[in-house]
Amino acid sequence: MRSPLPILLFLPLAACVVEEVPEEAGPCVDEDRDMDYVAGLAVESELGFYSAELIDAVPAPPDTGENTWILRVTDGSRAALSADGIVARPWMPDHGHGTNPATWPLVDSGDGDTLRLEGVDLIMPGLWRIALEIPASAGEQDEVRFFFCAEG
Ligand SMILES: [Cu+2]
Repeated sequence: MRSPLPILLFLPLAACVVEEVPEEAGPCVDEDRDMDYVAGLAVESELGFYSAELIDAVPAPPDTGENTWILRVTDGSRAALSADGIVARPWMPDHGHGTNPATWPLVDSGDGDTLRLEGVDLIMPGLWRIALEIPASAGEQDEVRFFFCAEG
């Protein structure tokens, strides 16, 4: 006859495995409002006048500390905009604060096509909305919103 002892010994171990907490828990584990970063991520503007393509980001994906992005912003006829007057405004929607300075100017990369956002300092982990504010002088006032969760 078989002894039930091995089964009894196994039960506490099974319970322990089920309740195990993931080791890499962080501010972004349960975040579902953020975008999955890929090089070339394209986002339409809020009013639909423009599209912005995030060609490259350092670090990738975006994180706390200094972030540098290469972007292409295009209008409805797919013509690339110059950086003139476009700023990035980072904001933490859950905390009600942005960065210091509040806005970061885009600059032309020099290739006539792409724009550069240099050293944007995301000061803490969590969800960030990074809005590219396009002025009326570009044709229409509109903004493109990127959402990324900084792991820290
Ligand atoms: Cu915050």
